[in-house]
Amino acid sequence: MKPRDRLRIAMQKSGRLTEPALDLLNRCGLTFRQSRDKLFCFGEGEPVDLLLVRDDDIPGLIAQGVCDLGIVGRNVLNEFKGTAGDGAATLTEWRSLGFGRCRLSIAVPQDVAYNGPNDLSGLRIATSYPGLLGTWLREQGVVATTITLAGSVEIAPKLGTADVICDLVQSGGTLVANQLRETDVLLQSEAVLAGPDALPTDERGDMIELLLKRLDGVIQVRE
Ligand code: PRT
Ligand code: ZN
Repeated sequence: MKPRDRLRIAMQKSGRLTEPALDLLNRCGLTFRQSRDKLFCFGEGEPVDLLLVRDDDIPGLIAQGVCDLGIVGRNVLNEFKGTAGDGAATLTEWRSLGFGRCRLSIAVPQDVAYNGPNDLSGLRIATSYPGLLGTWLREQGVVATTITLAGSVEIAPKLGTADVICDLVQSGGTLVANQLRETDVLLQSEAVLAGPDALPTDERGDMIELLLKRLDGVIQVRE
């Protein structure tokens, strides 16, 4: 891949993290000219551009070196690290950003008794996070069947396609609406600034250090 002299940050194109991520970058003094197709945003002052993509693509874009940094949920980053093989292991959280907070939890039908992870043995668990769920089940010494779904995980028990679920929870409203109750938290998540373990040794590394300094200032003011 050709070396780049501008820093490239991947962030979610359209979703929960989009506005707060842009707001944070603006507070760090970065402004962008929106290109018409909205995939690529050219940075106006500093040599920093944005790539606007689906959140699930962000860790892969960093691992491949297409982007230098990304703003993504810890849930998505850790799922990628757990499932994507070699290059993924070198991705790291440079900062936690304090928005997009949620947790990845097991939830069971409200009318089912539950006394702990052992009760999941032999059950079918629907999730969009098979990697994180698999790791947790192994840690618990529980053998269960993982049903991987791209979305609408919360209705799987009602449809009879799974017994319990493992999904993101924020207010808990979705679980209640589907007669489910949260039992175990696998991961506390929030948006993070992700990047490779080792910073680039060229101007981009200097720019990342400057950005991290500004970020720390902005995050400190917020707290
Ligand atoms: O299109 P793209 O793939 O980019 O978007 P997406 O639909 O995959 O992601 P999006 O925008 O829904 O979420 C982006 C990130 O926001 C997630 O990866 C999390 O890191 C974070 N986040 C924070 C959440 C929630 N809160 C959240 N509540 N992501 C999803 N939810 C969903 C959850 O899946 C469940 O369906 O909201 C429901 C639960 O919410 P409560 O409040 O009812 O508990
Ligand atoms: Zn997504």
